Amino acid sequence: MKRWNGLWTAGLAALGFAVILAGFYVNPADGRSAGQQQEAPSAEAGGGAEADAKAPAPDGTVHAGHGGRRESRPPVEPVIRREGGTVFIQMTAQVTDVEISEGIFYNAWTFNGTVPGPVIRVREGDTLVFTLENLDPEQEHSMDFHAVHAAPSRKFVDVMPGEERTFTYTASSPGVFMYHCGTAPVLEHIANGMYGMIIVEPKDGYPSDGEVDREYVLVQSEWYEEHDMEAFLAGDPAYVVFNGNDFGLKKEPLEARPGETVRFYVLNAGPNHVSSFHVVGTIFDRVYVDGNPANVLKGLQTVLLPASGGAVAEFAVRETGDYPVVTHQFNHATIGATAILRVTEQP
Ligand SMILES: [Cu+2]
Repeated sequence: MKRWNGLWTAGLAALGFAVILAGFYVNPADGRSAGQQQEAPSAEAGGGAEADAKAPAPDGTVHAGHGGRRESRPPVEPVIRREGGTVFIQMTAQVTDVEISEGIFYNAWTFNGTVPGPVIRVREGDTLVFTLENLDPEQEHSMDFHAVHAAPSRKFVDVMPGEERTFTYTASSPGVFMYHCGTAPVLEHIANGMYGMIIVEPKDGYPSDGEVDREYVLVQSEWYEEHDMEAFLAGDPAYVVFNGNDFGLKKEPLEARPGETVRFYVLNAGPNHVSSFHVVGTIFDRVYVDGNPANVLKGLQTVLLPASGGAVAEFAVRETGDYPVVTHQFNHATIGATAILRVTEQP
């Protein structure tokens, strides 16, 4: 039995996965937003922001200055289609308000209108024909798949507002990878929400596939003051979250039954901090570092995930009860990065 939590999962019918809309998926149709709860910018403030925005960015480029709030677009479902060993993936770059804490909305730069973006699941050796449609009216965006070998200057290039471009590459290495917008300054695009997970399933699967009863996806990331490049640089997050917000996986815990083996596909999107991934009350039976079956570690208490690091982490639960899932960096767990795994007998 396979279950996916809290994330819009774009899988492939050929592999037995369907697109799933789960509890985490929020359509902020009521229009509330953190920015709207903040002081309304005056015309003078706008001028100042413009001036600030043209200061050189840390990477040496001149920041074009698109830091203002923009109209929120409803999420767009990604289109994934397989033809033999070729997978056609269509995604959008777009601005969408997302709920990061209860009642707090962030005017996010996103892939497809969610943060994290859709989970993409393909198989080792697949050719990916990827199209990015940029629905952001003001800002160029791009896609950097960590799952491929490609020349960034040719394959991870910017897509201008209102345009779309198609890129082709091969997913030749199995693993749990980050994808993100690679447009400069990259920090700004990731901190504003442009990241997600792509799983490249090993050609022969994982050796432990037969033991796994449930699968979940967790993406850790940081939220800072909205659109505030100085806050992004300072690296003191307002929230550190799993799957985009600080409440969803506490209000609706992940589930398991006693005796089951649970697999987490876990990714730390950062952008600035590492994660010390830990499930209270268990020891990981196996961890495949970066999701590569060759990188197996046994008996781990905590998995260190660098910024952009991933893993497949598996463990058996023995007793009923609530198991907190955390980053063991408790200053971050305290400001959001905690989920609950609830182990119960049949409901
Ligand atoms: Cu971007």
